[in-house]
Amino acid sequence: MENIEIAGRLEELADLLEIQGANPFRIRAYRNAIRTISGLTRSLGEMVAAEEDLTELPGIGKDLSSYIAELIETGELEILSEVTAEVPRELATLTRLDGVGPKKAKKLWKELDVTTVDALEEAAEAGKVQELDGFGKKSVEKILRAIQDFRKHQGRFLRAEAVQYLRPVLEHLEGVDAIQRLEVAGSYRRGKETVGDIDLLALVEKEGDRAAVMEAFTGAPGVERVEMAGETRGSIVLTSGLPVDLRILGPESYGAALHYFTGSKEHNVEIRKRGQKRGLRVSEYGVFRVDEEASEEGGEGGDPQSGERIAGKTEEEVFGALDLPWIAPVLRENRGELQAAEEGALPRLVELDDIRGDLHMHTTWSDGKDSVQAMAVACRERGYEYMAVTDHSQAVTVARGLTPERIREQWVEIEEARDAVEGIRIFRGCEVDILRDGSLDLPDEVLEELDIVLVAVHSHFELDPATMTERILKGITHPLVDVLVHPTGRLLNRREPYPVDMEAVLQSALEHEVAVELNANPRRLDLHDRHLFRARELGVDVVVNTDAHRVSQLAFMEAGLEQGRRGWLEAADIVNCRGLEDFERWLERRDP
Ligand code: DGT
Ligand code: CA
Ligand code: CA
Repeated sequence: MENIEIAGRLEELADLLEIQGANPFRIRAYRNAIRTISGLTRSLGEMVAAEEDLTELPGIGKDLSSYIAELIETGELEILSEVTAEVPRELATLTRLDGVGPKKAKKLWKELDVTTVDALEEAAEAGKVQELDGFGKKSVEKILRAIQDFRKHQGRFLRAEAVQYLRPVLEHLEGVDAIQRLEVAGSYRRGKETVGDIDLLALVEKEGDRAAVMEAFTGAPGVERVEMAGETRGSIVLTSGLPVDLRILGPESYGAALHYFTGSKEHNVEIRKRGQKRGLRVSEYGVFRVDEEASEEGGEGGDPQSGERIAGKTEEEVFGALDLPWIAPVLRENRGELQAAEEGALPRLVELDDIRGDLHMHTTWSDGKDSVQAMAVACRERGYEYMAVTDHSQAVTVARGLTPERIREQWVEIEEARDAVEGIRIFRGCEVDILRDGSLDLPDEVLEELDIVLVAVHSHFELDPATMTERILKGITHPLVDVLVHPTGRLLNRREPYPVDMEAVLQSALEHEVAVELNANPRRLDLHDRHLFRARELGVDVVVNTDAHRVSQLAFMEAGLEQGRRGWLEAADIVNCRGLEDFERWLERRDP
């Protein structure tokens, strides 16, 4: 069992215990442990196998250590079965809805006998929910919106989670000698932030080996059920619910299949059209010169492999047959990549090494878990030349946002960190809340003394699009603002973007020389790829930040860059790819 699944099971346990009314300290301890597990870089399974003492990990006591061992050894958790005998298990799903915590879930269950999302929707629409204590009309509206979001995302997996669910399957198949090449195609290979399923391709040269490969696939660790297992195609569903397809291919068509199953569908359509203009038929089997007679007889429904095969072994061959250079999978979304390829104008996509600093992170001064100094040391270890400490401002009370007084106190600590940690420039920043009316949450005299000012919306997501847009425009046109962070507020699979006219925001950002953030947190990845593409087209500055709330989250940067590449970003488009001096000039860009 992977760490992420262990964390998931413990989270379910904590949610259900909380609904049951267990001791809050115990629940808090579980939640701390879940965070520890989520941040681990090593596999708990390996640690247990090596008989390591898990109680040495922060936040993991005797109880939790034995639960983890039980999950790894049996795949089950007895205490969870005990709790679910009393509290309906579906209630844990209800608490995932924005606006429904364990307290509300319990009330819904006890007073309305509501335990599922469908039943909740029905009860809300029938007006029963708003009559309950603690649920006003507003909160019912919010719940109904959350249900819609939930439905929309059902069945899609965060990329970052899918990576972890998939890992044991890949490791297992990498040990199979009959497979010469193994690749993940589909939306996963295109770097999409969520994936519907996983499309695996295996190159198997000997036809006689196929059955054994299929058997290895269906026997992979973590398989919940086998949907099909044919000669060249199999489908499994993992215990996490993630569906995985495998296609077994020979060398002649491997590249063509890799291209086809990488998609996107829209890209494939354009490729096929381009082939047709050249008298070629492009398919998952290869690129074939259309045989006039055969196609007249058989039409489109004819033998997909008729005609002379002119490409198929590699993707380069397939693109080459269409007079194109190879196009990176992240660009294959039909956003003009064929034309750019033809003109030799494909972007030189940004890489991790291009990043010179991280400009958005939290510390123990607000809702972060590590000190300024610890963050600075970690940023330096990542090879950065600079960083900005950007805790929340006062309006964000749930995150213990800073008042002007506390910000000034923080500067003392930043000064100490500057002395203690050499080799990295630490900028004084703040993530300043854009209030409901568009004004900023800190007075100008504080903003003036900050090196960098980030602004963001953290409340009143319910505003109508025009009001929300006006609010954000007012926020970013304040003359001391540098970056608009997480511009749409989306939380993947949880909260839709708030309604905002992004074109207007980008135009205004351009005019006022404000940068927009690509937030690298795998749950946010906001700005989205198509907005990044637009920002680049307009020439709006982009900043890629992790918004780290602890040292380990500084590693989110790579996930952000994957999204950036989907938006065609080059290092030159990204402010924090500039060297220190150049970046400092950028900070002073509007000074008279
Ligand atoms: P997902 O799984 O929803 O995140 O998205 P994809 O892109 O991985 O889609 P999937 O798994 O349905 O199919 C994998 C690729 O196979 C897809 O990106 C393109 C190709 N493909 C599938 N169905 C069609 C189709 O009907 N026409 C074309 N041209 N390509 C297709
Ligand atoms: Ca897929
Ligand atoms: Ca698929």
